[in-house]
Amino acid sequence: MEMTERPSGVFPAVCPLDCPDTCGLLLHKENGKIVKVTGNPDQPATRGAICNKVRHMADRVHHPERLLYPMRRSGPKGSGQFVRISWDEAVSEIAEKFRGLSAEHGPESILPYSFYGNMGVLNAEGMDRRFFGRLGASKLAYTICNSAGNAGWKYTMGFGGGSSPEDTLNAKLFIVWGGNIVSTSMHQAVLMEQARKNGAKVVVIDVHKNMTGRRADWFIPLHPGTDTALALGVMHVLFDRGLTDEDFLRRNAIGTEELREHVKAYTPERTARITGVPAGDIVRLALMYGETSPSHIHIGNGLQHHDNGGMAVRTVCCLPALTGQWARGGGAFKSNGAYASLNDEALQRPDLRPNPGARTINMNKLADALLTLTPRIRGLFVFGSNPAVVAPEADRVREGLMREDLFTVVHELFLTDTAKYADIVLPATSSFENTDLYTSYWHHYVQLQEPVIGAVGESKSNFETFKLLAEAMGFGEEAFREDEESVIRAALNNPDNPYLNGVTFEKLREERFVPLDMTPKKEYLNRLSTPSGKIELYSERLKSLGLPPLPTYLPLEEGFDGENRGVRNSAYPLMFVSPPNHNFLNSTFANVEKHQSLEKEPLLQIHPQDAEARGIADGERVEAYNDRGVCALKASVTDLMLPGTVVSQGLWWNAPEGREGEREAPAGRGGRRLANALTSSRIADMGGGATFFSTTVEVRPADASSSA
Ligand SMILES: Nc1nc2c(c(=O)[nH]1)N[C@H]1C(S)=C(S)[C@@H](COP(=O)(O)OP(=O)(O)OC[C@H]3O[C@@H](n4cnc5c(=O)[nH]c(N)nc54)[C@H](O)[C@@H]3O)O[C@H]1N2
Ligand SMILES: Nc1nc2c(c(=O)[nH]1)N[C@H]1C(S)=C(S)[C@@H](COP(=O)(O)OP(=O)(O)OC[C@H]3O[C@@H](n4cnc5c(=O)[nH]c(N)nc54)[C@H](O)[C@@H]3O)O[C@H]1N2
Ligand code: SF4
Ligand SMILES: [Mo]
Repeated sequence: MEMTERPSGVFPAVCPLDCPDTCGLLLHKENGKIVKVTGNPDQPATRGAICNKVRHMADRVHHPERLLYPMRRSGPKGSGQFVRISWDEAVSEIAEKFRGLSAEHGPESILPYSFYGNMGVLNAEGMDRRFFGRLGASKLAYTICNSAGNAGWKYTMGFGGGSSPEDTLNAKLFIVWGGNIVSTSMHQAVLMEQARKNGAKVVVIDVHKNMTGRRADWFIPLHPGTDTALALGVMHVLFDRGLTDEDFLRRNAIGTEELREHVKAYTPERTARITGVPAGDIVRLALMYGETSPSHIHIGNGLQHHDNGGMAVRTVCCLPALTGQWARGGGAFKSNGAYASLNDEALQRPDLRPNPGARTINMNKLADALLTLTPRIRGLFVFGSNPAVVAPEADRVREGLMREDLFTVVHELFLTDTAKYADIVLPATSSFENTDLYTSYWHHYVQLQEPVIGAVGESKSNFETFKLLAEAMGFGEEAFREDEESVIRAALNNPDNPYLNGVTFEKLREERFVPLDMTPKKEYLNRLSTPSGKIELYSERLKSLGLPPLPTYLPLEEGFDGENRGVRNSAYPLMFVSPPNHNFLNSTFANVEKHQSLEKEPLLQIHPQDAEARGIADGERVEAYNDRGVCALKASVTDLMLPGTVVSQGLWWNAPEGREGEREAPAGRGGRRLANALTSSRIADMGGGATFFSTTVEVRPADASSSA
């Protein structure tokens, strides 16, 4: 009997969230409803432990505000007024509109906008890619998360995989660089603690003492966007003191001599001026790194959400090469996604596209795409993402979504801030109602999800929805009639990826989690896919792109370092950093009471010196603002950062959804709590990445705004 047909029991599942850990779950079901979510103790990497967010996932899946049926807008755009319609009506209306737009303006007038609200490959990057490809729609560049850093890693290391989780257990020095793993990758934090029990020192390098920093043996605060300089300063000392592994470098790297010369300019004193890290600490860090083996560097997402983010990751990931860590049981991690890379051609079927040269739109540029791009975007289909909250330049994104001549469809579980702007809203199933395949960008297990509960209301999966739309559009290809099992089989069959050896649908069905075959990793250093086949300390490719071929510190376009402090943006002298919080997953859960009450309200951490200079007291209502917008917050006066940096964690919706007695905050000044009202859509140096944290603001007490 299918799991959906059994009213009660405990069933295996996979966490669908955009989190490296990709936990094995157990869903406890009573009378057809999930009542409890626990960790699956049999999952070898996550071993039964899950985070607080997902322990309350039943509240989200069975939330009273889940969308239950399709709706059509009945009030002004953005008003959130809708009337119920049938799936038949919705699908034929969308198809008719898309056909009309294609005929009149060409299919590139339609833009799909999605991200990994559900990491299942069929629903996140399967049938949708086939559909929009076949339609000939504009392509989306999926750049909002880690693409600058991943590009920086790949220019240096070639292959997009690093240390395995198990390797990190043996580290004697564990560096978390620009990440907050206690909140964002809790199983890696568990391994870090085990390494510490075995004698490791934990060092956290960050712009604020986040939850991970509070557990560090040594927390090193620095100015945002200056990591490249810090890493170069460390290299300076490593070369200077003879702490590099010259034998390893000769065999496995190119550009050592050029780099040795180049880093002479990054003396501890100069590096200290740029980064805000005292020269003595830079020397101490370098000695610690050069003399401790094995060592591990966990490279987070924080340092790469910057104008210079690709270079920052590239530079940090040169460090294990300099000390030969890759041959000593140590190394670094940025993402392990490449070990599990699937057969994308079979999954996404780019061959269905009639116009392979169609334009590509960087998702960080959504505001421009909707407001200034020509030829215009006239149809927008959003799913698995909440761009009104998560995309930069939020005010302009909303202005774009308000366009009367833009036809917007949003496929969602909730009436998010984005869905409120839709012309048609479609209800989406939760991942526990679907069949899907999950890989992890941290551990080495592939997992299968099969439906545990029936679809809530009239909701449909992305997979199913795009099949329906394809049918309505008259796309006759077999690719739109395939079922989930057949697509999973095709995706797993990737002759280019030896790590997938032995991972089959049958095995997944039987065992739920199947390990990758990690034997090829023994050849890691011999299999690097850089042009030279070696670790590229010097990169000809970067040079040909007009970037410095050697790791080089370039100051932020918007921001400051200790050398240039105050030169740029004198009206906005504070750097504003808005990383994830502990209890939301990006903007997911921001509408669920339990998670809201755990996070209470959006805070602005501000240093006592900066608070005093502005007459701001702890607990006071403040506004952070710049030319792009304003964000209302509550001041938390704290010295967790260096002076000059303010931090606000968490991506909050504009206002709590539909809560009794609460109105949506007005779209004008004040009352808004979108961090992204402040952030810029500039593109990072590499990979088309986002630059969320290269943002400057000024802060004032909230009551000052009425006179401003
Ligand atoms: N609880 C929770 N978990 C999550 C998420 C969530 O929203 N909530 N989001 C998920 C997603 S999509 C991702 S991509 C990952 C991200 O998780 P992580 O890789 O941990 O990265 P972030 O949390 O974005 O940022 C980490 C840290 O970078 C710091 N930082 C900012 N600028 C700089 C800088 O210039 N230099 C340095 N050294 N540090 C800097 C921030 O202060 C922050 O503490 O987490 C995933 N897991
Ligand atoms: N200021 C600032 N902005 C940031 C970041 C930051 O640190 N600071 N982090 C950035 C990063 S790293 C990322 S990854 C992005 C994340 O941005 P998003 O990918 O937009 O993440 P979420 O906000 O979680 O929104 C996911 C949405 O997908 C919906 N969803 C879930 N499952 C399904 C499904 O199966 N089908 C459909 N149709 N919908 C589904 C959820 O209900 C949710 O509303 O945000 C970025 N934005
Ligand atoms: S969000 Fe991450 S840590 Fe939490 S259950 Fe999901 S995969 Fe595990
Ligand atoms: Mo992300």
